[in-house]
Formats: sequence, structure tokens, C-alpha cells
Amino acid sequence: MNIKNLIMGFSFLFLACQTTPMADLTPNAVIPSKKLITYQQMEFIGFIHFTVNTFTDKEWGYGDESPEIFNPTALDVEQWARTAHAAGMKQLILTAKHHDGFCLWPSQYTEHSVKNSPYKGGKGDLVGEFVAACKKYDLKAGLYLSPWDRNHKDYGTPAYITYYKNQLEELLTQYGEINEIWFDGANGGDGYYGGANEIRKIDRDTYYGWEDIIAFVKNLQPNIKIFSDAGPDVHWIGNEKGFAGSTFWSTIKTDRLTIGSSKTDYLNTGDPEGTKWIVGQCDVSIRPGWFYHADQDSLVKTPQQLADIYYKSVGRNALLLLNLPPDKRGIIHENDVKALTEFKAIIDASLATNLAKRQTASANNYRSKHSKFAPQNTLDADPMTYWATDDDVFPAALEIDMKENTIFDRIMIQEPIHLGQRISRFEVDIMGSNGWKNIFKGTTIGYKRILRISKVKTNKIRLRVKAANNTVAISNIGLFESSSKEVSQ
Ligand code: FUL
Repeated sequence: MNIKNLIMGFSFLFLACQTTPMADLTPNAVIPSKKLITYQQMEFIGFIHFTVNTFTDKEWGYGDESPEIFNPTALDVEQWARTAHAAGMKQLILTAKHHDGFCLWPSQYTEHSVKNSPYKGGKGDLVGEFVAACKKYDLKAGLYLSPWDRNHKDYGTPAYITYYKNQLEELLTQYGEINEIWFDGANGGDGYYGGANEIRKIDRDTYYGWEDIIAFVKNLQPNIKIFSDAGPDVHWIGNEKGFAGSTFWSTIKTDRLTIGSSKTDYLNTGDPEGTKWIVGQCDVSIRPGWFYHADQDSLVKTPQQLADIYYKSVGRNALLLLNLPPDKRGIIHENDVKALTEFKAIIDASLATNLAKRQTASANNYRSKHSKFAPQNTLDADPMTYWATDDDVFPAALEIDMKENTIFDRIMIQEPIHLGQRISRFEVDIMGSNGWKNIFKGTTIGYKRILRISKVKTNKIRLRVKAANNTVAISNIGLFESSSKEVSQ
């Protein structure tokens, strides 16, 4: 074959490949990394607050507690992990060190730890036991290491930063993979500080040298997710009630964030103009306190309150981080386990059966009329497949025909977030006896939005996206009838 024939052959092949024009969607400028998508897909995770405070009945230990008081009588780390797993959590985060400075692992850099406690005769290592229990119950393990340390004599000086980094190094090199590290925003104030008993204030912007600490952590555990009220991977939602804003963007402007003093309203809604993808996390305790207090045994949140929190966190494009504080025995109290078990049963009953599955979806437009963007992709439960329109089609309308009248009161909608978060205004209509009737007007959707509406009976539902920052794409739609137990019986 001469060179001319070869070129003609290639040109023919090239043209043949072009016969089905299909313009792929342009991803947004800000998209999540694969590891943040996997993180978001966990949806529901748990917190374990346990330390000397459990034994002193305090929320914030002063730092002068004797390690002798840390003496759980029936500690069972596996009960924590079993309880979390049974509730559907995908990760647990343990307070390896809270503000009192007491370490749940035998750190070589301090005497203020389990090694000087009666627990296992000073031979215990709760961080190690916790990580092993998480592994056994298929949970990711995360650790909380309070930056503020009311015990340490050097707190407030550069020497403490060296101490803090040494502790991070112990935690991130001795226990295998740690999926998340939690940096709390409470910082500086009065404390024991090695016997000084004084107030120590720090400059939140400069003292810790966060940039350096973040790089240090990532170097030790490249896959770790770092939480603080300013990210860089996961950010606080701005309250401790477990509620994300009903408008919630996963994008945010980092120059408006400072660890320890970010504006709570801003954290609660995110920012459509945001330049960085940081996943929102809603932390809340199953009890009024973060630590166990016997006088709160009757104040455990009800299964219905927990379900409400679930809809306001997971149902608003964020993660739910629910705290389960072990008691003085070292186990999660029976009342908490009961509430959690009933909560899980309610959510399962409410969201188990997708009434839209195997129904028919159609749309006013779908991109290039190509099956890759077909409306039916919204009913396959796969977060990677989606319906998308041609560019600039507003409203973008997707209709699901159930053929028969169907009763539902929960609507789940997902965007394919690997392409970014796009939708900023949408409406939902149902077919009534006089035609379409609007039943919901909303703003953001994101990874997952679950709408709670009054029960309706209809054979057709329609989603109309009225505004978005890019071409409209929806990955999944679900219709559900909630359990009657969502409301207190
Ligand atoms: C707060 C802390 O001060 C609380 O004690 C608790 O650990 C909570 C999760 O974060 O900022």
C-alpha cells in the first residue's frame, strides 16, 4: 500500500467514527474529586465522644483530670461498631483527644493518656481497638484530634505545634488507613496548661500554621479527608443541630473561610459562585450533650426527631454525622441503641421501595437524542448515568408516567455531581383532574435532595428545572410513600 492509500484509509476510518454526533456535557469548572464523591456517597456516619469527661460528667474537661478516673467497667468497642453498622453508618469518628488533652492511645509524647489509667492496667490502646472494630464491621475509621489542649503546658507557644504534629504522626502512621481527621474550631481560653491555670488566647489565623499541618497530614495519608469549618475536604454546616440549608451548594469560596471562625450562615448554604468543592457535614448528638451524662438518659432524641434530621442533612445534599456517646461502662446506652434502631427501621420503610422504578420517563428535550442522555437513565438507580438536555434548554422538563394512580409523599432527586452542581431553581408538578398542578418549588439539588410533601395520588409527575449554571442533568429520581411511624404515634 502506498502512502496515499494509507492516508485515504485513515480518513475513511475517521469519518466512519463521526457518523453519530454526540456532544458530551461540559463539566463545571468546579467538580468533586473521585475521593470526595466516594466520601459523599457514605451519606450517614457516626461520632464517638468518649474521654475523661464521661467520668467527670463534663462537656469540656479543664485538663487537670487525673488519668486514674478513666475507668470504664465494661468497655466494648465492638458494640460501638456493631451499633453503627446496624444503623447504616459507613464510618465512625473517635475523639482520640478532646480539649482536655487526655489521649485515648498511649502517646509517647505525654503522660496524660490511657497508659496511666486503670483501663487494661495501662496497657490499653483505644484508638487501635477502635480501628480494628471499625474494620471488622466494615466501617471507615476517622479520628478527632482537638487542636486546643487545656492540659499541655506549652499550649499557645510554637513548642505545642511540634507536639501536635508528633501526635498526628502517631495517629496517622500506627493504625493503618484513617479516612477522616476532624479538626475542631474551639480554640484557646482558660485551662490547666501544666499547672499554670490561666487563660491562653491564640491567633486563629496564624497560630497552628494550618497550611503546613494540612500538607503534613496529606503526606502521611494521601487518601484522608480533612474536616474543619473551613475544609479543605469536608466542612462544618454551621450549626450543631444537624441541619443543612434548604439551599445548599457543595461549592464555596475558601478565601471566606478560616478554621475556627468562619461565618455560620455562609457554611450553611455554601456558595453558587464557590471556587472549591468541599462536602458539607452535619454534626449533631443523639443527646443534648456530646458526652454521656446519666441525667440525659431520658433526653435521647426520638426516632422521629432523628428522621427529621436525616431529611435535613442527607436529604439536603450533605452528610449526617450523628454522635453516639458511650456511657461510664464504655458502651452505647440502651436508650440510644433503641432510638437509633427505630430510626433506621423508619428510614428503611420510608425509602426502601422506589415507586418510580420500572416506570416510563420522557422529556421535552434530550441531548442529541442520544441514549446516553435519555430520560429513562433517571430511573436506573445508577449515579453515573443521567438525563441531559441540549444546551440552554429552560425549563428542562422530565416527566414520569406511572400508568396507574400512585400514592407518594417523598421525592428523591439526584444530580450527576461528577459533572458539578448545576441546578438553582426547580419545580415539581403532578397531574391532577384539571391538568398539571404545582406541588413544590425549590432551589438546589446536588448529590441528593429528598423532598417531603403531603401525600398525593397521581399517575404522572413532572420535574421542571427553571435555572441552572450549566446544561441540565439529572441522574436519579425516586418516589416513595413514607412510613406512618415518621410521625410520633
Ligand atoms: C465542638 C466541641 O467544642 C464539642 O465539645 C464537640 O466536640 C463538637 C463536635 O465540636 O466544637
